[in-house]
Amino acid sequence: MNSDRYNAREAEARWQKTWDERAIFKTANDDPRPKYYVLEMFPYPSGRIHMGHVRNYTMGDVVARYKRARGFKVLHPMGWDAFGMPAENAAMERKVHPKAWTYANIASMKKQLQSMGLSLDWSREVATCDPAYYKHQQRMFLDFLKSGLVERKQSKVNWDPVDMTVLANEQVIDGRGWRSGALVEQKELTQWFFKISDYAEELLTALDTLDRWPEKVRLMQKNWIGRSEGLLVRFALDAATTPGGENEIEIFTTRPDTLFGAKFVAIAPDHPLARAAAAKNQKLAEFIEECKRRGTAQAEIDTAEKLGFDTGIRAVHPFDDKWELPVYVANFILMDYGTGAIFGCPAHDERDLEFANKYKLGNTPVVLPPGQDPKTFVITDTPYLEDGTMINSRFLDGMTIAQAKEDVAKRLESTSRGNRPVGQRQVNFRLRDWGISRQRYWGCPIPIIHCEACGVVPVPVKDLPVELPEDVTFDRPGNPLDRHPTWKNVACPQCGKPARRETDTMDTFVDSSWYFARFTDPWITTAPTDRKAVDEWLPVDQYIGGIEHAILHLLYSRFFTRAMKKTGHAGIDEPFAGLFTQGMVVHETYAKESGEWVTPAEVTIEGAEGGARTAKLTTTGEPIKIGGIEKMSKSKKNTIDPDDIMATYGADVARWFMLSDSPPERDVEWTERGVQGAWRFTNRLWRLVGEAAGIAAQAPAQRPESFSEPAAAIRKAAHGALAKVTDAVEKLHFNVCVAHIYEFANALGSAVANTKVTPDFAWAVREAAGILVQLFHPMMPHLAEECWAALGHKTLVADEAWPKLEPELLVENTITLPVQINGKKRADVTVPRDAQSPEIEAAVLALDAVQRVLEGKRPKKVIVVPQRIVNVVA
Ligand code: ANZ
Ligand code: ZN
Repeated sequence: MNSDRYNAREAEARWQKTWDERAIFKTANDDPRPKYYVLEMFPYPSGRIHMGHVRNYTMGDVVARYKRARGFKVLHPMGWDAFGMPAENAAMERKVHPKAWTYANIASMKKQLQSMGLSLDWSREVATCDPAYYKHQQRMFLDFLKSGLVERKQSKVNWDPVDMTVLANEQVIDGRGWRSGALVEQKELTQWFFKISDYAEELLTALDTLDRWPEKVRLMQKNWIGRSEGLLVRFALDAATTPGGENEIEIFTTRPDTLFGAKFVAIAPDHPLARAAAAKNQKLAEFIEECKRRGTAQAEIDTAEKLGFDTGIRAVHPFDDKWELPVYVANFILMDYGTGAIFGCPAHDERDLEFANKYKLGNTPVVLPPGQDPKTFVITDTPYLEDGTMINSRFLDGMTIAQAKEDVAKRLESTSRGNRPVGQRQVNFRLRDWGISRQRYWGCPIPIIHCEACGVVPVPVKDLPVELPEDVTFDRPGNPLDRHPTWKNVACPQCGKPARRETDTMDTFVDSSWYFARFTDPWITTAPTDRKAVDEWLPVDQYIGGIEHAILHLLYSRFFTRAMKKTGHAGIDEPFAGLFTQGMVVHETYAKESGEWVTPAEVTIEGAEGGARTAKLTTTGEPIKIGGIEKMSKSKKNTIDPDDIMATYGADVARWFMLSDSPPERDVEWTERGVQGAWRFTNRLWRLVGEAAGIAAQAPAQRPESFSEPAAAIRKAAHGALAKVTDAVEKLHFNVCVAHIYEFANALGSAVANTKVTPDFAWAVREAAGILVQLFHPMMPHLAEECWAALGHKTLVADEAWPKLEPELLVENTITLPVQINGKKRADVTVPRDAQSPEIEAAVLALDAVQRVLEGKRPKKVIVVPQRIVNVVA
């Protein structure tokens, strides 16, 4: 018999040690079994794991343990996304070296992860800040450069004035730096870019092949890539009105159908024509300056008041020589999209209408909504954006938008001016090239040397890695590599003259764009990947992580994998065949009257869940306001420390609760009541298995020939649960698994308590208890090992094959047939599935409905169609 309480603390450490000693989670690349690669997004070593990690890694671990039991060789590695700003901030604030800070954090987080009992192959651990890792990244940078996938160009960049670094567009959120929260400015810098835009079309179309990705994520990527089909149109300019005799301007439009609704042309403040005009117009020059001052981030441009300046230049309508349009410089036109110039159709575009109303340019509707009268239809403050019929548009009148677009494109393509067509179809993408230069210390050095004579010179491969110098200071903001006295001064690899190292480091998103490939053979020193290993293991079969990485990380990784293919470092295009994005862990918030947040650990709650509840500060009794349920965050202090939970209840309880309460893609609310429920359940399982073990000890070695009613019922429940849990794990419906396990445990519990033990029953209990333990093993592996041992097994449950389903047990063993009397359905009869005709006939004649009709007489005939129907002729 098991003792009443399950001692999780003691048992968990003991089983972790056993797993470790027997190295059962180590994966050999040459194992001949079919492969399964499950990966959770690797953590940033911030110092401590949080509940989000617990949830994420538990899910991955369930999959890994389940797939292992199904006979796969499972790759389930872990590593550290170890470069980045927080290490430098710590260096500035606490005078600790970024490297020391990072490795100390890795050490403590690794311990925490190990205490969760995750079935990870730690022999493959990588840290992106390790020169043994980033050396290969530098190598790939050079290979990409050779293959034309890297470019150095002057560009306007998002500048974070607090972190003093460049940010990718994706890192600018609502006009602010994603990390610092500072308002982002625009700055011209020479930067290194990965040419992700070369793959825009492919990254878009290949989304259709990712059928095991959430639809939501595919849509987000699609919108981010932002493909639009449009037309480039060369508008003639009235040369008498242009500053230097310019005679045309090219615009980009996705709505050529609205050309007859045009009221103006607008160009970006930094458009060459705007600059030329400004050189001769002081007022315009001032306006452009003003735009630059205001218009920094994209988000601001979108929401800011539309401002324009009439340059006096006049453009000629492409379908009418006598129709002139004013050319404005406008703050909402971006230079780096399309051509930096547009024609405005106020009736059918929000921004154009706001602009036209402000500058009194009027509007002419050219698309008529269905059911409207063209004579009375007017636009005032709201543009019409939907489909309709063309009006006020000469030869386009009566067409649909699609027909009109096609007609305009055809006409302008076949009209030429100066030997070139006036119109040209063009596909545009919103996706920009990926700027990877960061003016930071704690990142992967870009392996480039700048020589006055030779220009940009790649570091020879034999000189890699370009290692970060360790003797740096953080007493000032900016990049310490820039002010390092010696590191940046080197001899040019080409001419030998004094030259200067590139001091920018790579965006940390580069580090995480290929770690999944490195895990397939992290030992190889001569190349980033071993081609055999990487091609065999990739794609990752199941990737699990947060929705916050739906765009950036996943898109970059998809690009990087293609770039690795192009440069011979991998053989596939798509890195992640299956993607799952888990929901967040949320918790109630608590605050003092003053508004100051307090942690759940500091408050005592009174009153029942669901009823009126009050809270007070445990130490002083001060009243506390119970606030909304929100994502656990340090700022709101509504966090629970996984270490506290594991110390109090054990890792299995934390894991179980994370999986139990809501579907994995939704948010889960962490509650004290929930954790205690999970804890009680572990103890119940422990006692139940103990009782079952006592009965199982009386079981015969041989499987009994037949099973009595209670034994058969238990077997049916066990195999039913096995079928349902298997199906649910396959679908990652972990909460459904949990529900079935509860149900099965209840059934087994009452059978064990209420049945007289016979040999066949004992045998069935032994089988059922074994299945139960194997079913909860992926979720609660330590308790499962303890229970497995209690059942008398000498093996590890983590090593066991998944139980074999006996599908016959799931087949309902009765069948219900309709009963007709003289051709009319009068009743149903339920008989054993294998019942023969005489048995069925007897059952039918015993039915009330049949006896009423027969009134004691014998039927003329009874026709039994086996498995189908019974006909009684009275
Ligand atoms: C005329 C027009 C009429 C437009 C109409 C829209 C509605 P997407 O779909 O994102 O590609 N545009 C083009 N280049 C621009 C730039 N550099 N800065 C700001 N706006 C620009 O958007 C394409 C549409 O955005 C284009 O179609 C153009 O306005 C505008 F009823 O042309 B449209
Ligand atoms: Zn040189």
